[in-house]
Amino acid sequence: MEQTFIMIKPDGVQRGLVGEIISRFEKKGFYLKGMKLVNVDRTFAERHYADLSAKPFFDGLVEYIISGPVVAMIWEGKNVVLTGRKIIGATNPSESAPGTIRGDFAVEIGRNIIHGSDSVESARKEIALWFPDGAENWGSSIQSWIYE
Ligand code: FUP
Repeated sequence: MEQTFIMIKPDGVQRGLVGEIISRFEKKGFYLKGMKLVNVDRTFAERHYADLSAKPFFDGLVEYIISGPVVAMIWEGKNVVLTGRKIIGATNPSESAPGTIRGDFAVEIGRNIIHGSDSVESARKEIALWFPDGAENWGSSIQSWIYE
């Protein structure tokens, strides 16, 4: 089954949005496969955002991500990568539709509260980076009520 990497950024944690965000993914029917609260250092944040290292906002982005704890999660389900991006909304909160996480809770692109993998391939890489030891295999019993 497809997996994606979702991270609640430091502002999402500090603003008390962890429960709300988890709730939206849970209610959709996705399966929380792994989760941890973690403070990442500069080197790790730079690895996570390596593809953006040439961008003018890169240094500010790294500072933001290391400014407090983040909630790192693996979510699993059919089409979870693309559907997760829809639940999150457009990168710039001024363009994210109401009803999306960023559309409902964020204002600025540099404080957009949540990250979600943009493809199955980047999900695979990000899960390997953030969860090098894998995740608990606890098995949600609700699965048989979500899928036909
Ligand atoms: P996304 O896939 O939605 O996280 O968007 P990107 O990978 O393009 O950008 C990663 C993060 O960089 C965004 F979440 C916010 C930040 N960013 C800026 O701060 N300024 C920009 O102009 C673009 C992105």
